[in-house]
Formats: sequence, structure tokens, C-alpha cells
Amino acid sequence: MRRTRNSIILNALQIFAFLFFVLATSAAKTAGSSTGLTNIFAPESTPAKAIFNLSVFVLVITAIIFVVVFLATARVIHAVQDAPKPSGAVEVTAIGHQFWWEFRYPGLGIVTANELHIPVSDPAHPTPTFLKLLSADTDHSFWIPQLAGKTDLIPNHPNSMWMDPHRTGVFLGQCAQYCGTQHAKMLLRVSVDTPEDFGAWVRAQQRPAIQDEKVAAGRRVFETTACINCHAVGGTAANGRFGPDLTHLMSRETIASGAVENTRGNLRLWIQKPDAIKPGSLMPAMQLSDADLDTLVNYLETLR
Ligand code: HEC
Ligand SMILES: [Cu+2]
Repeated sequence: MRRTRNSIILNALQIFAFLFFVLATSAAKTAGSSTGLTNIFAPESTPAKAIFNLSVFVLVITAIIFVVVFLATARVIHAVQDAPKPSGAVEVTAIGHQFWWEFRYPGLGIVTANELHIPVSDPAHPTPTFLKLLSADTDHSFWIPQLAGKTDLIPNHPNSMWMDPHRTGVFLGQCAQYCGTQHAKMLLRVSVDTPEDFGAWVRAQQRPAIQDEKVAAGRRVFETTACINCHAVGGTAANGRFGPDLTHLMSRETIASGAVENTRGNLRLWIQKPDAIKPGSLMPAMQLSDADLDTLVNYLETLR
């Protein structure tokens, strides 16, 4: 990339020097003439003819410059778009839903939501992330300004993009295409991890859900309520796809696509009354008794 940039600057300087030379010679030659305008290539012709000749000359040169710059640009675009994927590349399918994000890592067997984890990329051994962008309903747009340009997720039209971050940290983004009532609370978090942290995260996500007998009562509430029609928990009867995968719910810092922090109080409020956090969200208020709600949240809190 740096080489391309340098050669573009060099080209521009060459063009500048050439045009400057033509202007300077023409100015020097006309300085002494009585008409004030003389064609440098045919000093004896009339001023009108001189202007015409000069115009044609400039037009031809401009056309040549345009063609050369166009071809050079086309070559770079081609090289960038068809660049081979490095062997360390991570593949993610991002699916936009009203109003949350689903992230699938087909090569790693992971499904998660809203908080994307990717490895930091060392220029010597690049590990970029290639994203396939799909939509489950309407148009959305994937935008993390610090990591990559904005790309839309369009139903029945897979798009793709890639990211190659060189520093670790949490980067925030947002759905950038109006997709309905809660579009503004369709936030994105991308955690760029060191290779060790990313490896540990992958191993934790690949494990099936923890089965803790102490919260069997809460699991029963979960499995006998409509929750399982919309949510999946790996290794249980719950395999709904309409809402976020909850297998490792507690590994996420936020719920409801970054709307609030993932705390016991917020989980309880969310299940009782999602509208209190995200009016118009597509999760219904579940109308549970206080006792059922508490045992259910005890269960959810074990899903690390
Ligand atoms: C009709 C489908 C549906 C049902 C039934 C349903 N949910 Fe949801 N749930 C959703 C959707 C959709 C979201 C995402 C909402 C958003 O972020 O806009 C969600 C989000 C959640 C979240 C936040 C997850 C995250 O990581 O952001 C939790 C926790 C949750 N639901 C738990 C439950 C529990 C527990 C039940 C049963 C008592 C339940 N849901 C029933 C559709 C449903
Ligand atoms: Cu959206």
C-alpha cells in the first residue's frame, strides 16, 4: 500500500513538473512578443490559431493523463479486491436482525450475538477477518468507523468486507441504515483481542452450555416457556433462531445489542418488560411471576 501511495505521489509530481515546464516556456516566449500570445510550437502563426493549437494540445495531454491514471487505479482496485486470503484469516458471517446482530464463525462452530471478537493482526503474519454480511429481515448497515468502512446488509444479497486491525481494544459501532423503531439501539461492539485472548475466547465459546444442577428449576422455567422458540442454548432443547443465542450469554458485557449493561437487574427487567429498555423490540414481555423470574435469572446467570 505504501508503495502504491509513493508512486501516485511521484506520478503527480512528474505531471506537475511537466505542465509547469510547458507553462514556463510559453510564458517566457510570449514575454517578448508584441501580440502578447504566441504559440510556442509555431511562433509565426496568428494569436487565434495559437490559442486553438494550445487548447488542442492541452486537451490531448489531459486525456492521456486521465487514461494513464484510470488504468493505474483499476490495477490497484483489482489487486485489492482479488487479494488472496492469508491462511490465518478468520471467517465470520454477520446477520442483521431487527434490532440485533448475529455472528457466526462457520470454521470454528461458534454462534454469538452483538459483541464480535476478532484477533489483532500482525502485519508480519496477518490474521484479517473476512465478513459475509446477510440480513434476516430488512436493510441494515455494519459500521465500526475505526475498523472499516460502512457496508450494508441486504436481504437476499450477500455482501462482504474485511477488517485487519493492528491494535487491540474495544471498538464501538452502530447499525447505520434505518431499519425500524429500535435502529438507534442496534449497537455494535468489536473486541480486538491478542492471539492468546482470542484463542481462550474461542475455546470458551465452543464449550456446550454449563449444566448446573443448582439452577435446574430455572432451566425448567426456561425450557417450558416460549423462550426456547426464539432462543438457542447449546446442548439443550432450546434451538430457536429468532433471538440471540444464549449459550454463553454471560460472556457478553451488554444485552439487547449494547442497549444496557449485562447485570442481574437489567436481565430481570428485560425479561419482564423489554420495552422499558428498548421500546418496540421484537422480544415480547414474558409475563412471569416474580418467583419464576428470579429462578429463571439464576439459571441465565450460569450461562458463562
Ligand atoms: C418471540 C420471540 C422471543 C421470545 C418468546 C423470547 N425472546 Fe428473548 N429475545 C428475542 C429477541 C428478538 C431478542 C433481541 C432483542 C433486541 O436486542 O432487540 C431477545 C433478547 C433476549 C435477551 C438478550 C440477549 C442479548 O445477548 O442481547 C435475553 C437474555 C432474552 N431474550 C431472554 C429471553 C427469555 C429468558 C425468554 C423466555 C422467558 C425469552 N427471551 C423469550 C426474542 C424472544
Ligand atoms: Cu439495523
